[in-house]
Amino acid sequence: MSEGPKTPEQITDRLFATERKPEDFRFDASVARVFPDMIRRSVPGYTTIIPMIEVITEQYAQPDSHCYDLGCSLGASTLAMRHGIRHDDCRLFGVDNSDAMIERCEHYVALDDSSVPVTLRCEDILTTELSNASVTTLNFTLQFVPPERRTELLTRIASATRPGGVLILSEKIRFESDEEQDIQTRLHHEFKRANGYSDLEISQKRTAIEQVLIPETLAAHRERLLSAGFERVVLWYQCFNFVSMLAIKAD
Ligand code: GEK
Repeated sequence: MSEGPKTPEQITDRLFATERKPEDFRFDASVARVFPDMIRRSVPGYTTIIPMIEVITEQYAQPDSHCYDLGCSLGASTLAMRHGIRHDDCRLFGVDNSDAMIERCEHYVALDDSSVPVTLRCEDILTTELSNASVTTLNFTLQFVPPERRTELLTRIASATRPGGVLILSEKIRFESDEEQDIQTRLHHEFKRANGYSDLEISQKRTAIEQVLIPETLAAHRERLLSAGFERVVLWYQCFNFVSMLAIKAD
């Protein structure tokens, strides 16, 4: 008897398993199809960070406010936020500029059993409308925004955030010291090997992504968040060269 169609979580990422022409990484239909497996096996800490986004949202979502998940992909962080919201009058928005991601995300949201209203927008996070925010999440998205547009985006988020509201910012980072950079990069590649990626997959993915994912140091992130209008920045998670910060707006 056939086991039926595979659910997305079961589809193994083999996009870089065979030799391919070097071209920049894009969030297209082939990536959306394997995305849950790709991100879980590529980003150390992702499976810890998602449930913690629910915990943080529960602490900071305010009555009658908006919550935003910017760069929502298939909605893992959106649904974590949705389950953390305890106020009937909160509204949640997931935004991504990949049609393929938003199309699949709609199915996940429809299958989820929370009653908090979710609106998905296929839009650029640089121009999407933001207002009355209590919790905003950028879970591994800012790293894909051109560095020269990052201050403008974070300033817009901080201005749209209510007193006491927060931004959850998860990023791949780089280190000031070359020695630490080498150690942490090697450990990240070992994590990928331990998750079944071959040396060819690791090196081809690295070549494809290095022009589009631009990591910055923790100091650069902190400084930018403070100058954008947040009062305090707390590093709440780190695994190798992947971190998550909480930027808090003054009460
Ligand atoms: C998760 N948060 O599963 N406007 C809108 N979307 C964008 C933009 C932009 N300017 N740039 C990139 N994206 C998710 C994971 S993935 C992270 C986020 C990763 C979108 C892009 O289409 C993709 O879906 C997402 O940001 C980044 O918790 O793949 O490492």
